[in-house]
Amino acid sequence: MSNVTACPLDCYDACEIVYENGILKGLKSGYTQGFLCPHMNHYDKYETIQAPRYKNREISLEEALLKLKEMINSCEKDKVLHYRGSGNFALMQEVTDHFFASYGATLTDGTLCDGAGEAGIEEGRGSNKNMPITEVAKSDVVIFWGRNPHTTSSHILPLIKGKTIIVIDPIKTKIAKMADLHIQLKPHTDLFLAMLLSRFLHIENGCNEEFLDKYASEYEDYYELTQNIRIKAVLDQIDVSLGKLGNLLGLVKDKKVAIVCGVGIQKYSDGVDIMRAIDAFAAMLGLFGREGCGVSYLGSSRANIVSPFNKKSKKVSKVNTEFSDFETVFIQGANPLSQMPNSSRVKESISKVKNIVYFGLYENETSEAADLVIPAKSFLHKDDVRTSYSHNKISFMPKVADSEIGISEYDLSAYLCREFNIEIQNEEFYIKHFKNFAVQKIDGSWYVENRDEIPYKDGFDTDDGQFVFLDELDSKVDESQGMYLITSKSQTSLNSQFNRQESVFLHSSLGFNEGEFITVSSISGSVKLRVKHNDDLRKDCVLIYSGTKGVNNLTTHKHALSTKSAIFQENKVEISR
Ligand SMILES: Nc1nc2c(c(=O)[nH]1)N[C@H]1C(S)=C(S)[C@@H](COP(=O)(O)OP(=O)(O)OC[C@H]3O[C@@H](n4cnc5c(=O)[nH]c(N)nc54)[C@H](O)[C@@H]3O)O[C@H]1N2
Ligand SMILES: Nc1nc2c(c(=O)[nH]1)N[C@H]1C(S)=C(S)[C@@H](COP(=O)(O)OP(=O)(O)OC[C@H]3O[C@@H](n4cnc5c(=O)[nH]c(N)nc54)[C@H](O)[C@@H]3O)O[C@H]1N2
Ligand code: SF4
Ligand SMILES: [Mo]
Repeated sequence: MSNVTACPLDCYDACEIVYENGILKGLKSGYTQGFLCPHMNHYDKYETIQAPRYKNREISLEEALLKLKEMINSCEKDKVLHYRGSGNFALMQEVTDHFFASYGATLTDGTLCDGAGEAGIEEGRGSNKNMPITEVAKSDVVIFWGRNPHTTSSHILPLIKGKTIIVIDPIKTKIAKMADLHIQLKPHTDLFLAMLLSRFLHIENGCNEEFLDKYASEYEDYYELTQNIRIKAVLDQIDVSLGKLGNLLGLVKDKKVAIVCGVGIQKYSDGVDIMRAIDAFAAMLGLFGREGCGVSYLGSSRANIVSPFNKKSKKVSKVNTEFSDFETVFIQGANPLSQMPNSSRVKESISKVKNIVYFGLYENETSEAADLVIPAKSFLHKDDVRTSYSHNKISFMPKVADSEIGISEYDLSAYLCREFNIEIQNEEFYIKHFKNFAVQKIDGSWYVENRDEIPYKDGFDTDDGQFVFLDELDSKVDESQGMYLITSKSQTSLNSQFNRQESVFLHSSLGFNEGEFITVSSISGSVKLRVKHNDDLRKDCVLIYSGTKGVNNLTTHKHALSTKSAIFQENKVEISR
């Protein structure tokens, strides 16, 4: 048995792991550089579900599979919903799609994660080809724009030592404290900052005109659009000084610049336009198609990999799923009762479902609500392959240990396919299929075939190869009543897996005491949480981490404009004793 595998979690880094006698260590070579994060360092300490159960009574795996078959059989095919989350990011998770799609059930589309940003990138460039972290390593200047690398992507840190660091974030994060420049702007104002940066770059003759003439020829029209912004008034509104704008431009001019964006910028209804304005600033600087330059966001981890699974089916959005339209709902690798927006709506809708099945590793709100619970095998106990949304490596994940507990996604799908007369290949066939997309490079590592290290060298993937700038300014600075909700990722949990936070974080000057309970409310609902102080926050912000119980009582299930992506920071909030 090989003892090298990879972390399956939904994370930029996709670390490679050496498994020895129950101990997980980071592979010394490659991006992993010998270290893992708290989740993997303590992986065996988190209690997993040990046995299947039906209506709170423990049953055998055979009984559980029979029950599942019965539940699927008990209603019309179009009353069966398959809802799959991102608890495990490896490629074999999708084998269940194959069964459910072939059977005639409904699957989901849309995203709770990065969809608005991705749509913005696609509108501008015609595709979302990501700048991999190997290229970030070659830059002079790194701008962390709505990304918190110490928490969510720590393996980028060794690669950026000695570089000029700029951070654009309403929170004084750890990277902001180390940065050469931190712009602690008001949340939800990045579109204006990005447009003003483009405008001043143009005024100061800092644009890369050679690049623009060739690949983004509408830039003068875009410059004109930026002139609709009233400089003084908007800078006051977004809480950024003219001096800081100048400082930023001074640091990036004529340098190799990587803009490393996270999901923080796009959790809003106009998230698509926000990302597009940031991309436009990158275009004005001529950052595309050049070594050590570009925008590193969340690429598609599936880019250049053709799925072997049938996925053709009716689909409903993951963001506002009407569970009550279905009679049997199969939930895999997800905790929708915590992680979907507008929890009270989700609760109400899911409570009307006759058969709720939860297929996962850990107990949580969704396993509690389920009629049938089936434990999954962990990544250590099944074969898989994974790719990353931040670099181009492909990692093989052979089974490294045996376990009697649970069932793999493949075995569950193979059982259902057998019972319902649906064709399915053997497991090795699929693993081999995925491995066929891997090529070995001189460093000895395997990479996804044909992914560009430096994308857009010959222009963009739009119809005419030109970058498409925003041509209208639809947004206004949100000056509605209330405080900004920031709901970003916690160091101690991976969304709702592992150690979930239980507090609301506020600036100490707001007059609430550490330890007291307060009510945070929005138009969607409210949550009562214990206060912790954090003076790295702005005074107009309330921070509640992803995975905190009840945080999504506050959020809206509306989609971002023009794409099916969730918008967790759209609702303003009030706080009271
Ligand atoms: N430890 C840990 N790691 C994780 C995860 C986890 O839960 N825990 N989750 C994984 C997943 S699913 C994802 S998608 C990634 C996401 O990882 P990141 O992209 O880093 O996402 P967030 O932590 O949501 O937000 C990043 C930063 O955006 C800032 N921000 C919030 N609002 C705004 C704004 O309006 N403007 C600007 N400029 N900044 C803003 C926040 O203060 C925060 O510092 O992380 C992955 N890695
Ligand atoms: N307030 C707020 N809400 C958010 C976010 C936010 O920042 N703030 N972030 C959003 C984002 S970016 C994301 S990606 C989503 C994530 O939301 P979800 O996809 O629901 O992710 P998790 O909460 O991590 O739950 C994953 C589940 O997968 C199960 N699991 C783990 N490994 C396996 C496996 O190998 N097989 C099976 N069958 N199950 C497994 C675990 O039991 C766990 O319960 O949350 C979104 N919700
Ligand atoms: S940093 Fe990310 S990929 Fe690496 S071990 Fe932690 S969760 Fe897994
Ligand atoms: Mo995510």
